Parts: sequence; structure tokens; C-alpha cells
Amino acid sequence: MKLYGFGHSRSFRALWALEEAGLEYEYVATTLRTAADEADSAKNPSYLALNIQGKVPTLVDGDLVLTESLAIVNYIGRKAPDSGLLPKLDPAGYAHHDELVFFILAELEQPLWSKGKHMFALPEAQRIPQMLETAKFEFNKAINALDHLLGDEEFAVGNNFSMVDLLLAHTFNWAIRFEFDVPQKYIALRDRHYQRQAAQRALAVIE
Ligand SMILES: N[C@@H](CCC(=O)N[C@@H](CS)C(=O)NCC(=O)O)C(=O)O
Repeated sequence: MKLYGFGHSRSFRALWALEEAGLEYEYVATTLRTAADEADSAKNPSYLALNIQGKVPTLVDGDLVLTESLAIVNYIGRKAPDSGLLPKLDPAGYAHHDELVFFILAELEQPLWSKGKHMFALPEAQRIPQMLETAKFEFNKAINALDHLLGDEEFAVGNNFSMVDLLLAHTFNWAIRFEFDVPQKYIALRDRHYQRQAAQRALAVIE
């Protein structure tokens, strides 16, 4: 299996999941927003043939090519059912798991990506400076909702570390790096899960 990624970006979710799953993989460090003729650029035609958006992550496993981080983490979880990344829950428990996953993607991550897009990712002419304040406002709203969705237990669902914990920790790491006002309890959540051996191994790959 080959994972194309860049640093702490969303590809780190997949890298960490591979380490949690104990699957064999090769990590291909890719550069973002670099010239298309550079061999490791996500804009290089050979990479665009895999991922038309020129984004990371991309996972290649034989004939399978996946270009969405959540689909990749799900795939890894299904390939390694004993990893617990996808917990074994009853339908209601699993619905809560799904709800948190979709919330992280649709609500919590969006203001972070808005800030990134309007600070550096979009072409300059498309950036709107006022979006930075809007992102802050929306992040605070998402935190308020998350406070209601999450309990105070060590893990988000069930009694074990799962994909929800991985996504929460990664997304809060992103928020901290982007200088959002992250409540102390979510900084502690990031710190706790990033201390896992699999997370440390994944960090060693990108450092
Ligand atoms: N929905 C995609 C988003 C992928 C994405 O936007 N990745 C960013 C890094 S976190 C990227 O490659 N950006 C490159 C660019 O915007 O040029 C996923 O979750 O995999």
C-alpha cells in the first residue's frame, strides 16, 4: 500500500490509521502548491493522474486509488478489523459514531479549512479577508455543539480508541496549529491521543 501525504495535513489521519492498524505501507512525501515540474509536487501530471485535485492524501492499494481521507481511514479500519478503528457497536452506537465523524468533517473542520483557504490555499484574487473572523465565529459554534455531542469519557465512543478519537485529535491539532482558540479540554484530548505509540510512529515518519 502506498500513501501520498504531506506533513500534518489531512494525510496524517491516514498515516496514523495505518500505524494503528499495523498494516505495511510505503509513505510518499508530497509537496503542495509547488511547481508542476517538480517530481514530488501534488501538481505533477503523474500525481494528478491519481488525484485529479492535486491534493493529499491519496492511498493506492493494487488497483484501488482513494483520494478522500475519511474513505481511506474507513478502508484501513475495514482491512484491520482488530485495530478497533471501526468499533463493533450496535446500530444505535454506530449511529452515534457516524454522527461524530460527519460532524467533525462537516462542522468542526470547515472553519479550519476556510481559514486555510482564505489565508494561503486559494488564488489571491479569490481570498476574502473577512472570512477569517467568520471562521473564528463558526469554530466557536462548532465547539459549543461538540460539547453537547461528546461525553466526558476517555474515548468518544465505546471503551476504546477509534477513528472518532483519531479524527478529533488530528482536527484539534490542526486548530491549534492554525491558532484558533481551542478550549483546554480539547488541547488535552489532542495531547493524550498524540502520545499513543502509533501516533508517535506516524509523527516520526513526517519529521
Ligand atoms: N476532503 C479531502 C480534502 C483534501 C485536502 O483538501 N487536502 C489538502 C491538505 S489538508 C490539500 O491537499 N490541499 C492542497 C491544495 O489546496 O492545493 C480529504 O479529506 O481528503
